[in-house]
Amino acid sequence: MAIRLEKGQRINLEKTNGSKLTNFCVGCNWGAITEKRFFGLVDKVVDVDLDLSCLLFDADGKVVDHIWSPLYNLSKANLPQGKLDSNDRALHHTGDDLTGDQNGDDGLDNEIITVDLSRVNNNVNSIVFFLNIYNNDEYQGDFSGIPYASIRMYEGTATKVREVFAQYDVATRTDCIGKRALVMGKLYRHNGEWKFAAIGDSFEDRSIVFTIARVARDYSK
Ligand SMILES: [Ca+2]
Ligand SMILES: [Ca+2]
Repeated sequence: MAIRLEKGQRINLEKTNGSKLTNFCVGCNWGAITEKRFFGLVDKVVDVDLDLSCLLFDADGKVVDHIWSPLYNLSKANLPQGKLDSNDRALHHTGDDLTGDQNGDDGLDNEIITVDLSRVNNNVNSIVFFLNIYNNDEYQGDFSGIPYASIRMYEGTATKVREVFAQYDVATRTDCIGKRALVMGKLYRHNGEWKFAAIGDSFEDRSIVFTIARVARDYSK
């Protein structure tokens, strides 16, 4: 049974059979919006672009690495170019999905960061995952306007979900109404073992720049 994550919850990465979760996916599944137009006769699909990202910190809370979409050029904010791999290659992002599911829920995650904890560089002490709604002309709404959006940790691949370890629903949460960014949670080392803390804090951030700054400032330790 997958854990339904609640805000503030801390969990061990231990599976029901006692083994440790080491290779897994952190993924987000969401759908485009279908609007009825012309008295319900015509369906208009509104693309929704969510972006899954993460920041990696050392034990002092200093940012040592990042993953966000390479389509972001944030040089004006003095932020590095987006990239899909962590420097140690322990984490890999499957790529920026700009639309969401077009034909209803396909049960697969649209953006995934694969994690191999055994390869994470020794100087990385925590990894904070966050989600933004990309601000474009297509969709200017908040999480509650999206038909479904959930984040989960699971074992498997981008195209095959073997076992879901933990899940967090975004679109149905009342505290995500009016919000466009979510600090999902963090993996962190504690006494030599990796653990996960569900954060679940949502914000109105209209740009990922605000969320990156926020995560670097408030969630580094
Ligand atoms: Ca995206
Ligand atoms: Ca999907």
